[in-house]
Amino acid sequence: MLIRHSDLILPSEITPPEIYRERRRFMQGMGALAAGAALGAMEDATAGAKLAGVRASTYTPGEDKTPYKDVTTYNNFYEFGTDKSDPAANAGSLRTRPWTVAVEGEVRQPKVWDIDTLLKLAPLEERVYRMRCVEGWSMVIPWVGFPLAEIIRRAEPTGKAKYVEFVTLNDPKQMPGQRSRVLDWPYVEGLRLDEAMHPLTLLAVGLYGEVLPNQNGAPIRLVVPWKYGFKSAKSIVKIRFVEKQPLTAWMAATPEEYGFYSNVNPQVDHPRWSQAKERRIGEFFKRDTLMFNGYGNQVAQLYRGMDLKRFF
Ligand SMILES: Nc1nc2c(c(=O)[nH]1)N[C@H]1C(S)=C(S)[C@@H](COP(=O)(O)O)O[C@H]1N2
Ligand SMILES: [Mo]
Repeated sequence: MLIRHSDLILPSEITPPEIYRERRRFMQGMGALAAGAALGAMEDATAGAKLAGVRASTYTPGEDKTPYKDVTTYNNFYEFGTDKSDPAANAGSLRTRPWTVAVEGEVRQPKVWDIDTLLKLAPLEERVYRMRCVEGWSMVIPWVGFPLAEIIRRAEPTGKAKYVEFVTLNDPKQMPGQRSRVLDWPYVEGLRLDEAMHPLTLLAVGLYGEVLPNQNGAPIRLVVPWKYGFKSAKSIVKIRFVEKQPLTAWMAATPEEYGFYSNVNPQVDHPRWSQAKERRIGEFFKRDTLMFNGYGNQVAQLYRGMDLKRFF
């Protein structure tokens, strides 16, 4: 594992000042209401509320973080529309409490987790990850979360569990984009069990030290930094352990364009464009895309002996 320890900064120190100012104004408004108890509850769930007890990052690529504004306003989340600005504009209709995540299938300990119990399952830590969309843009995002392995371990997968399926909420009333059939809802993604168990694989509940904004997949979403962004399913309600490779939403839509593995790979072009380069949001010139998005030291052994052109 190649992990740098050069960036031990508390999330509070990197929150952009305009966010702090905005939050202070918000808190002052709340104070005027003298709603102390309500505030306590709000702090748990509201997008932008500070997450308590977050461990500083020991994972960082040592690259500039993409500004909060870009991370939260330039998104793909087709449940809220297909334009990059749609999720930030429309995701306000998503209710993130109450929220449960069902862990089921080939496990000895199936369980329906309440989101607030899940938040206390394991220490929250910051992980600064490179993220790369299949469309050719990338960001560096300080996620807050815990390894997916923490849930998997407690679920005790049976010998039949070979893959893990992730299912996003399916509710067109809250997710207006689901009224159009751009994908076969619900959004489904999947990982091989060993990919899911990998220490880099994160369940994120926040970014920039704060509760996840809805458009980034609140209240809980997957983050798999060596794969194209679409593998990182948002607003997850179900984690299912299965024997057979799951049919993901993108494979069902266009199987010749999106395979199950979807590892970031500059040598395997998308049928309609090259994957050799990417544009880091905020930069003008394109940069070379790195094999496994730069996480090869950690993950290449998962694919030893596999033809990655065939298993794209
Ligand atoms: N449920 C769901 N999850 C999703 C998507 C989506 O449309 N629906 N889009 C994916 C794609 S294509 C990308 S690039 C990332 C982008 O969001 P982020 O910047 O918040 O990670 O979310 C992924 N997760
Ligand atoms: Mo993407």
